[in-house]
Amino acid sequence: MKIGIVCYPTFGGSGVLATELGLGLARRGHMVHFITYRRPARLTGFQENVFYHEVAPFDYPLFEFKPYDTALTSKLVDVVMHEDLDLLHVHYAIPHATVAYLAKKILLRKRHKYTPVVTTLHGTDITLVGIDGSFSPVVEFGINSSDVVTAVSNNLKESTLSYFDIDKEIDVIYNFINFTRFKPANKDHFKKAIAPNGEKILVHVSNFRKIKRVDDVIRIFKKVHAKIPAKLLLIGDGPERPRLEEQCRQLGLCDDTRFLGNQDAVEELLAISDLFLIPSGQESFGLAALEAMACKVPVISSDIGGLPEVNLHGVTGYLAPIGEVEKMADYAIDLLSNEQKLLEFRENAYHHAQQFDIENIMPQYEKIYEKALNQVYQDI
Ligand code: GMT
Repeated sequence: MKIGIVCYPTFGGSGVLATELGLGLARRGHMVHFITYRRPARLTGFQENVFYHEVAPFDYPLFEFKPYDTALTSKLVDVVMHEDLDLLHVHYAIPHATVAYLAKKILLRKRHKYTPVVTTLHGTDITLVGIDGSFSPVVEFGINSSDVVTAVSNNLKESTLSYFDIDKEIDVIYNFINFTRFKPANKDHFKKAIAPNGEKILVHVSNFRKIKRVDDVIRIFKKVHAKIPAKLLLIGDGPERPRLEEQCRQLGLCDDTRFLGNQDAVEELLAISDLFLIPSGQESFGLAALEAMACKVPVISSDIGGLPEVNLHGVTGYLAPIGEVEKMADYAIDLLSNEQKLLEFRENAYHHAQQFDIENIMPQYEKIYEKALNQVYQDI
């Protein structure tokens, strides 16, 4: 198939997932065209049947905000026609679902063949951003006018159905992991450099937005640190970082906390870690937690959104209500001070992560594409 993938190119989960999916589909022989405003973070190196088309809105003094939606629509029309794409798979509803609908209509006016649109909902496009009045009618329209809609967890599907008036079936296809990249690995030399005296390594990966509650990560670490020799790795970057650095200074944790910024080889840091912390205020799935689990790292998380579908309480880690720092810290101390239990949880995390192997999930997307291509065109 010739597939157009539209996504955000940043380090956010939806862009990561879309890129890994495209690369995986290309390995299975599909022609994959990425269409976005910057080369996606994980789209590195050359792959024969992978293409990248950059959207660059024309600038003009009249525009305080360059009309990206219009430029993306025009690019979609151009790429679909000239590369003869079979379908468009858009990740994140805003604005991609509606833009794809508009491109589809323009292509029909140009008497081009019908181009089905598959929309994958990722989370904040529904739960945080999508429900805002400045977007919600358009999000609802975009979802209802897609040919096939998928959500990355059962919880996200339920939230979508409760927030919007949806007349489309929503298929749940879980996020996945590429085990050729994320796997347990012996990086002892690296571990020694970070934790020279055998300290336990706690890790957090995110885009440092308020919703991630990274301040809770630091508060949990403070409590663990008081009981167990430990180091904290904070991977990623975002608006909260200066405030978090200040929090570390005030709590006297600077010597044992490292802010590492965005990292390309996050799997190498996960491979030396003992525990992953993700106390988020919202998480439709928690791809970062799954990546940790694939590297045999158990997870302490909040019990919100899709996290209970990924992290199994008392098996692959522990869950606690949002903001219950004390409880999360107690779970962390319990696990880190019991080698046998930690080993057991590491194995459980790894085995549970295998259910989300890209090799199992990709065929589900291919089935969805068949479904979209067999869809009878209905104008709405
Ligand atoms: O979590 C973020 O801040 C990024 C966001 C995104 O859209 O890029 O992530 C969402 O999509 C990921 C991939 O499907 C999910 O794993 C995350 O749980 C979800 N984030 C939220 O729901 C807050």
